[in-house]
Amino acid sequence: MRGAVLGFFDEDPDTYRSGEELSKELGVSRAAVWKEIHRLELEGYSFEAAPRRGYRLISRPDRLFPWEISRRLKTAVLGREIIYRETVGSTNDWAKDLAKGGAAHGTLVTAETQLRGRGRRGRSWASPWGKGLWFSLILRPSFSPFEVPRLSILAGVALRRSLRTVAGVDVGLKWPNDVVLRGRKLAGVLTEMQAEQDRVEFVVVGIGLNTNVPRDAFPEGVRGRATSLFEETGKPMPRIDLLAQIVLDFEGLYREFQTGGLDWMGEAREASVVLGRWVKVEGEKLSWEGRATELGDDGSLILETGTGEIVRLLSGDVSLTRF
Ligand code: BTX
Repeated sequence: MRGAVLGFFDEDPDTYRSGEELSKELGVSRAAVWKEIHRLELEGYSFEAAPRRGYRLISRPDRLFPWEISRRLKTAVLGREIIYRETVGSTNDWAKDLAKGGAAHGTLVTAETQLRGRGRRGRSWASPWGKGLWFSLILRPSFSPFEVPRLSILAGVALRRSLRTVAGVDVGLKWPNDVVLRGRKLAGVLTEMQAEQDRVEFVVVGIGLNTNVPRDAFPEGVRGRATSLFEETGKPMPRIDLLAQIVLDFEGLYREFQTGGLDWMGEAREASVVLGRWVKVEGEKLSWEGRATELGDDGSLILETGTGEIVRLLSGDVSLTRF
């Protein structure tokens, strides 16, 4: 009903719709129409009501309501199912639970805020209410578990394309999962999977993107290294337009990847802020220093150390050291 009422106002935003017209078209009573309009108002929509003319939709709230995302999504598969709550612990945790319960490939899980948003290795991800995109995609790929780490890089490329299209900014990719703008972290990707030896049951690709976060809303320890589109451009970012574009770009790249296409790896290399630089990479237990010489097609970073040793790394935390 909500979608149907809003759909009506979409057709021609400047036209008033009378209660009678709406009730006839939707096949419900005028009281039911009025109730629905009232409910939408409580959700943040605003209508202008004019005597004898009816209602006109004036503005929509800046909320990630599934019906709002759906009307902007142009994908075939991803995001066809959308699960939304205002507040969650972590969209990745929730998506994993949903996937265990059988959620379909392509399900999009999103929220206005996360109370326990996660980064890698037990780190936390700040997710101020309504100020960013915090979402996860459930995927059920047919490829092997070894291919999964590349999805973080693929997500980075999708973010780069979408950010250029919608926000007009050129971001860099910091292997393996950061999106940076003028040296600060704008977005992060957390890819997790459940797999048996050679079969992936599901993958959850979690993306956190700071759209409208004001600098002082970042936790103190993060503030100096993080940024948002709003901070960089001075303009508030329409979150849903950006989300719809990211999911669309991700879908296109994912389709390419599934059929063996890896051209987008070239884009990841081009946008890399790590390649050619002297870096320190910290793993769970060990760390390495060297020049980052290559991004392998398997998603690995190849380092040439000071002693000429070649090291291939599949994950780790990179810091850029010498300039
Ligand atoms: P990461 O481990 O590379 O980054 C985490 C680190 O980034 C933190 O330790 C902190 O220093 C910094 N940080 C925390 N919050 C922010 C922020 N909002 N912006 C910039 N820097 C920050 C990166 O992990 C992967 C993050 C994925 C987040 C998404 S959100 C949706 C999904 N659900 C979930 O719980 N995680 C993912």
